[in-house]
Amino acid sequence: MTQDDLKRAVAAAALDDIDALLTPDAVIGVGTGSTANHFIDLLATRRQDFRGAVASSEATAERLKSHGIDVLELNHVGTVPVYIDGADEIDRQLRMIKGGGAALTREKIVAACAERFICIADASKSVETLGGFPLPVEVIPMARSYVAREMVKLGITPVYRDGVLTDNGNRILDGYDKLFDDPEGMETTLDGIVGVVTNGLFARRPADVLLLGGDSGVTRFT
Ligand code: ABF
Repeated sequence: MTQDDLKRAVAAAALDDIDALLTPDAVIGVGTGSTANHFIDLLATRRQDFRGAVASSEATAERLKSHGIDVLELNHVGTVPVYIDGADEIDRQLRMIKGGGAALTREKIVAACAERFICIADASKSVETLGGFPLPVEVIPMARSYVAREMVKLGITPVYRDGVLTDNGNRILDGYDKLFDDPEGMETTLDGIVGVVTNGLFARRPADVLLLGGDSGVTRFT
């Protein structure tokens, strides 16, 4: 199986997993990225069975709409019963690094409003310790250099993601060279730096379920 086959397989497993939640009033939280895109395409086959979706990025909103799925504003919805999204890395405690696609802020907001977070990922995303994948940090543009200097003090090497503007009009610094033994602590520390909008550690609110695709099929972790 190719990596893309695995992504499609976990997306299909997620659709099975949320079957009971697809009711006429239900609004589903939908993530961003190639794995989430497979999920959107499959969710479209059930679009008559639920009310609509909340999107974690403009790209996801466009894809949902292209399938005829209503996209609602989170402020009008409140909580969502479930949020389905991919990850760049996930550990055994279902803590993640996210934001490789620069959508981390809206992803973290939708995740915060979700009763259940289902992470869908191929086996390459599963790690012992987070930090092999560079940690995305979304920053207010004028704070970019300041935040970069503060990251260096934390032992993280920041690299400016040149040419990328987030959906919120901000910039991304990618943090290299640091493994996170205490992801919750580092998530809190980074959030405390003035000018940081969001960091890509999803540790304080980890996933509730991981559907991990490997050569022997999809395994469900909780
Ligand atoms: C989103 O998509 C992100 O938080 C993460 O960066 C990325 C995973 O990408 P893919 O599904 O394309 O591997 O979930």
